Amino acid sequence: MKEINLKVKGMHCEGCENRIKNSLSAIDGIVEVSANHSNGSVIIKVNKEIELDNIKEIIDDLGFEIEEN
Ligand SMILES: [Cu+2]
Repeated sequence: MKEINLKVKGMHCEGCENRIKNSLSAIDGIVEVSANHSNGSVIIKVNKEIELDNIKEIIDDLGFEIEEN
């Protein structure tokens, strides 16, 4: 299982965390999502190759922003 670690800007509460978790969990291949609004960390566990652009688009559509590192 592969892990994708992202930093996401704009999460302010558990509701924001849940919006990200619910939307990403719906994607085939994503088996687990954890999000932490206090440090902006989003950790995604996948069991197959996922296009990072898809993930970025979903997070973007929700109104959050991925910090590029
Ligand atoms: Cu919120």
